[in-house]
Formats: sequence, C-alpha cells, structure tokens
Amino acid sequence: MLLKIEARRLGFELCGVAEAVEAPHLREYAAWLDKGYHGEMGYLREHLPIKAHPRALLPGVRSVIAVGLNYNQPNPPRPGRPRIARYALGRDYHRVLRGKLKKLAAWIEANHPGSECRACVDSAPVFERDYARLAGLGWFGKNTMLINSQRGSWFFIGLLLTTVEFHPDEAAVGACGTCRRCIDACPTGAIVFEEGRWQVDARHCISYLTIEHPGELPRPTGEWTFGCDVCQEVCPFNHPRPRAPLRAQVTEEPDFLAQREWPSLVELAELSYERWDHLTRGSAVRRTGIEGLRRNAGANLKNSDAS
Ligand code: B12
Repeated sequence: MLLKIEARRLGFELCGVAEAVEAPHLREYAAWLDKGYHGEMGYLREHLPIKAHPRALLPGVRSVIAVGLNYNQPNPPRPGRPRIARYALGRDYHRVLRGKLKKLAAWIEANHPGSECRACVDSAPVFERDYARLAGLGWFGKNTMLINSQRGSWFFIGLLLTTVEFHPDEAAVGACGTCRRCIDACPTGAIVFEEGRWQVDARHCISYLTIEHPGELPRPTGEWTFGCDVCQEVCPFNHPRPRAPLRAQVTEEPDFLAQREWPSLVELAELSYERWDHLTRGSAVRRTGIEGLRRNAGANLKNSDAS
C-alpha cells in the first residue's frame, strides 16, 4: 500500500490502519479512573467524553492511521548523573512525531483532494494504544505497553485521523504467557491484576511520580530522575533473539540520538532557572518543570545515600 511506503519513507518503522470505530475500552478506562489510578492527572478524566469516538476530534473521520517510531538506545546508569528514561533522551518526541505526521497528512491530502487529517501524539484525547492495536501495531502486555512481537515495545505511537477510507489491517494478536518479569521487577509494585486484566496504578508508577505528580514525592523513586524504564528493560520482547533480530534495535532517528549532557545530580538539585530553561529546551524533560527536576534529583541523592 502506497500509504505504508510513504510512512516508511518518513522514518516510521510501523504503520497500520484501523477503522474509526467507537473506543473499544471506554468502560475499562472509566473504571480505572473511578479507582483513582490516574492520581493527579485530572485531564484524563476531563478527556473521558471526548475519548468515546475519534469523530470528536475530526468530524467525518473514517480511518485511524497508527504509526510507530522506535526510540530505543543504550542507556546505562552513570553514578552521580541523572537517570532519564530512554524516551526522553533526545529531542522532544511530540515535535518529532508531529512533524512527520504532518508530512504524511500533506501526502494524503495531495492524493485525496478535499480530505482532512488530524495528527495526534500523546496529548490528544484519543486512546492511542487501543487504535494502534486495532491497526496491527502490537498487543497489550502485562505492563500495559503495546508490544510488537517482532520489535518489542520501545516505540512511540502517533495517530493520524483522516476522512479518507483506507483498507483496515487486522488487529494484532499476542500475549505474555506466564511471564511476569515486569510485575516482579517493578520497584513500586505498580502493576496490578484487577477485574481480570493487568493495569498500572499510576500513583505508584515511578514514571508518573517523576513526571506528573506535583508537590512532594509520596514514595521513593530510586535512581530515576525522569520517567522509568524498568518494566520495559526486563521484558523479553525487548531482547533480540535469532528469529527476532529487530527487537531492541537502536533508533535510526537522529533527533532521538542527539543527547544532551546533563549536569550532575548535585547540580540538578539546585538548578537555576536560566540553566533549567537552557537545558530542557526542546526536551520532553521540560514537562516536570524546574521544581520537579530539582525535587527528583534531590530524591535520587537521598536514595543513593540510603542504599
Ligand atoms: C496517561 C499516560 C501515562 C501514565 C499512565 C500509564 C498507563 N499505563 O496507563 C503514566 C504517566 C504512568 C505513563 C507512563 C509511561 N508512558 Co505513557 N501515556 C499515557 C497516555 C497519555 C494515556 C494512557 C491511558 O489512557 N492510560 C489509562 C489506562 C487505563 O490505559 P491502559 O493501561 O493503556 O489501558 C487500556 C488497555 O488496558 C485496554 N484494555 C482494557 N481492557 C482490555 C481488554 C483487552 C482484551 C484488550 C486487548 C485491551 C484492553 O483499554 C484500556 C484503555 O485504553 C498515553 C497517550 C495516549 N493519548 O493514549 C501515553 C503512552 C501510553 N505512554 C507511553 C510511554 C512511552 C510511557 C512510558 C514508557 C514513559 C517512561 N519511560 O517513563 C511509561 C510506561 C509506564 C507503563 N507501564 O505504562 C506511550 C506507550 C507506547 C507503547 N509502545 O505502548 C504512549 C502511547 C505515548 C505515545 N504517544 O507513544 N503514561
């Protein structure tokens, strides 16, 4: 399909199409919110009604194109330095994905005059993983990550809603089997089995605590300064096998490889506004704000003293 060739040309390793159907797991999402698992991410509740159908974002939408972009790269811990999750090491992924999705949208609109598209990356009120699953990109692992059997889970998801009707792909099928490495490795026990499915209680997830949680940290966050990768690092689907050599491949996206040199934890814990502003410009790390970054670095220092 020409669409997939164009997506690949733009750098997306994965591309599939889902029909623009009702959100398949709205009820499960509402149940997760009702338990308060979203913590202080109040916007997730506000998004609930809009998430019911992608037509709330694009009237007349007929297809949802899902793309995946690999962000994996080695990320060994360095003593005294901040530990930043792989997804935030390079240039802010929102910008990178949105830029590419806009090019894909321009290609579609040129080939289908009068059509409309809307790009969604992370912050739009749409279930990215659910539509990506329907489009064949991957299936839900116990850590709730979307896992692609050939490539693992180190990929971002982007959606392009479009009024053009493209031929849909088959939904992805797969399962973790009896493996429970992510559950056992999660430092805070954030992955829980309730109502017959695995869920992340964000209030315990180090990723949530270091990125989204305002104010004091209610529990230790270990060595993690921004985000957390433990449940993906231990996942067997993220380790190459002879029959699955694409797993854990390093990203080909130069913007993700362009890492910045972060100051020591001691310096980060007392960062000035000017330095923070310069350091985090164009980086996803900016999301936690200067207070959050100082707080997280201070907590890392305390945690390393304690160990
Ligand atoms: C809120 C959010 C978070 C929260 C909550 C995480 C969570 N697990 O829900 C926090 C801050 C903790 C977080 C952390 C991370 N996030 Co985040 N996050 C999101 C966001 C904005 C919404 C996700 C959401 O709605 N969660 C609510 C819960 C209820 O959803 P869920 O667990 O996915 O549950 C669904 C399934 O269980 C399914 N379901 C229910 N029942 C059933 C039954 C069957 C049979 C099936 C098949 C499915 C199914 O329906 C539910 C609702 O969609 C999305 C972007 C987006 N707009 O979708 C990114 C997103 C999920 N995050 C992403 C990433 C990369 C991360 C981190 C790896 C970052 C990091 N290194 O720190 C971690 C991973 C932690 C983890 N194990 O989830 C990527 C995931 C890519 C992928 N391959 O899966 C996304 C898609 C962003 C993107 N554009 O790429 N995230």
